[in-house]
Amino acid sequence: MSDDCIFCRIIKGELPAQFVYKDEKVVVIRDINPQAPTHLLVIPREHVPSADKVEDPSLWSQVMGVATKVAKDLGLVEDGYRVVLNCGDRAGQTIYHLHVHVLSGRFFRWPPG
Ligand code: DGP
Repeated sequence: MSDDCIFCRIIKGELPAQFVYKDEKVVVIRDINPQAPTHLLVIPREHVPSADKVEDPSLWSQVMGVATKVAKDLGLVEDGYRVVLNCGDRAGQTIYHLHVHVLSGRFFRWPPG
C-alpha cells in the first residue's frame, strides 16, 4: 500500500468509489471519468505501479479472470467489451497503480487513438 496512491486510498476506504466487485486480491470500481456507458477499473489490491513492474505472473490471471467474470456478471458479453491497459505516460497512463479498463456500451473504433 502507498499513502500517496489514489487507488490504494480507495481500496483502504479512505476515498469514495463505486465498487462493483471485491475479493482478497482484486477490486473493481466505476471510472470517475467514464469513456463509455460502462467503464470499469479492475485493480489489484497490491500496489504495483505499472504493467512492466509485475513480478508475480499469477497477478495477470487474477486481474483478467476478474475482468472477464465481471463482464459476464454485468451482461456486457452480448454487446461486446474492450479491455485496455495503459503502460507509461505516452500510452496514457495517469495513475501509477496497475489497473485494466473494461469499457462497453458503445461502438469502438480500431486502431485506438
Ligand atoms: P489510466 O489513464 O490508464 O492511468 O487510467 C486512470 C483512470 O482512473 C482514468 O480513467 C480516470 C480514473 N480515475 C482517476 N482518479 C479516480 C478516482 O479518484 N476515482 C475513480 N473511480 N477513478 C479515477
